[in-house]
Amino acid sequence: MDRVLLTGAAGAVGRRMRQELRGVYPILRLSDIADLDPAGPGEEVVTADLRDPSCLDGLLKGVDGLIHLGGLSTEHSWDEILPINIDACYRVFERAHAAGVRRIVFASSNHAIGFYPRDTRLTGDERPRADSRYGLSKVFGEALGQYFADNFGLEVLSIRIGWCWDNPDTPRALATWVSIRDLTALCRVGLETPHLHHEIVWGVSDNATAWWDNSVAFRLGFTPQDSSDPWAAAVAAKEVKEKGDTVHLGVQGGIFASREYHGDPHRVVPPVSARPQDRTGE
Ligand code: 15L
Repeated sequence: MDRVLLTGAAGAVGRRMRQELRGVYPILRLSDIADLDPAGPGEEVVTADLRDPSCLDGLLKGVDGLIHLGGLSTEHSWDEILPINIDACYRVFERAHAAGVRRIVFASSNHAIGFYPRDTRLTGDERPRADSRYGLSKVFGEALGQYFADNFGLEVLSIRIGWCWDNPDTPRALATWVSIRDLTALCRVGLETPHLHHEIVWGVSDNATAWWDNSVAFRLGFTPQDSSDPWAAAVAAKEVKEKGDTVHLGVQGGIFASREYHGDPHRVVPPVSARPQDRTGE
């Protein structure tokens, strides 16, 4: 990999990943619609609105590997999700293939499966259960990865990223936490592992309470270095409670599944335990 492109480089994950990737590849190209710090050694900085197809060929020229973080990273209206997380995402994959990009790491999210109950251990083979329009767009991105791998030979790793912030402070954050160091290492696995078609893996550190079986990532070469375990006692001692309603406290996506978060008064769903499809062991 001579030149790696990181889209969404001005975002909360992108800014920290930029630091982690400094000096790893000969050239790191960084793009965002928002302002970026000036290019340092080995960096190229490009301001780009991915919703504008005319910018894509220039952005992707000479790129060997792409880490695609660009797009909305939380719930929004469908009118906002559609142009960036769906349409632009397709065009980025399409133009990447045309530009000769070999590998794409797609930043998916746990919200692609956010409606699974918390007591269900997932491998990544289960059918998606999005908890939001945002989660639905991540299901689409994963399907794009499969489509471009099957039909065009692109090599793609979809990473369902968990909770990637500092200091996990709730039981859900403890279960789903991924350090920026581990997430970056997993992106590097996606770019560098010798054989890849399309795989879905979990962006999660080595947490004792993790909900996800990350065997596929381990097989590809991922070895997490960090764990949320050191925060567990503090979370238990403070009896930190997640805010929210009966639905979102029962499912993996947490607040993304809540009525308040959607801002939609018509979103009325029964508590998870009351729904036959959520009862396990039957
Ligand atoms: C995500 O996909 C979001 O991008 C991030 O802001 C977090 O909220 C995270 O999921 C989460 O699951 O908490």
